[in-house]
Amino acid sequence: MTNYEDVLYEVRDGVAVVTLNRPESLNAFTASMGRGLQQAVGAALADEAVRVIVLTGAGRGFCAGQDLTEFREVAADIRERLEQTYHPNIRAIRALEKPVIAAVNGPAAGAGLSLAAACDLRIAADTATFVPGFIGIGLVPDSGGSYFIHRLLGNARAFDWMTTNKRLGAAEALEWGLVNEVVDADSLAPRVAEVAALYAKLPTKAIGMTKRLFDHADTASLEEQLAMEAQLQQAATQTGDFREGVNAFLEKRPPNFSGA
Ligand code: T3D
Repeated sequence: MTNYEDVLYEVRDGVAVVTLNRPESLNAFTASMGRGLQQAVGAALADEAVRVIVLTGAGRGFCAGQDLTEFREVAADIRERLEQTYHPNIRAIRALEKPVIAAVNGPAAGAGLSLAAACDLRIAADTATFVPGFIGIGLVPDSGGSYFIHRLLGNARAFDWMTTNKRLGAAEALEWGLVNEVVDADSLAPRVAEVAALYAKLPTKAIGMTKRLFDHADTASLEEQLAMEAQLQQAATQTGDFREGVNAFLEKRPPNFSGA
């Protein structure tokens, strides 16, 4: 277990678990937590043995967004804070060509909601809640919140929710398509471990490229998307996992993907 600033990092069997670690404030986000998260995501990127990342929170919260005690004094330059503390983490999660699963164990508010939304999959405890937060203190969605929530929920629902600050329960979040799955709170860790173990045995490079394709599809024309599919499929055929997948099929055995 590595202890980065306000963030714990542990790798086991191809799964990196990144835990936001300020439980006394529901893991409210500070500048130091921003640095810690960057270090943890960087470590997961650099380690070829890591094939899937789980992001979760210590204690009863996932992440309550910006630590508002840092706003006691007038926030000097929010733009710079966003660029230094939040943006590198959001970019890193999207650029990471490995699946990132948010295990939402409790309240996800403000930038904490944005962080969960930036992940590839969200599995929530039935006790988790989702709170826009920003409008509650007169701010606009940030840290990718306007981008991801808009895409996940569609314009009408996203606008209604983000401007009225309704606290959303896990069941409704599932119904809205904000999360992939809801399990009872005691089953969250084992269920996330099960899903992560599955991803740790899949062809990691093809999953990473699928992630890149889906992000590209948000703004691309059909022609641009077809070109990128062809380019990445070409790259996929160069992987060991492509060869293993074809061989396993022809030899009538389960594939043993290495992630290479
Ligand atoms: O550049 C920039 O920095 C700008 C970026 C802004 C991005 C943002 O994230 S803006 C949005 C900031 N977040 C919020 O406004 C959410 C504030 N928190 C809440 O609304 C509620 O705490 C929750 C809905 C998240 C959870 O409610 P509940 O009832 O489950 O818990 P609680 O009792 O409110 O909170 C428990 C403790 O955590 C409590 O401390 P205490 O009284 O036990 O000592 C509370 O003060 C603390 N806490 C919760 N959220 C924050 C926080 N402390 C600091 N900052 C927080 N955001």
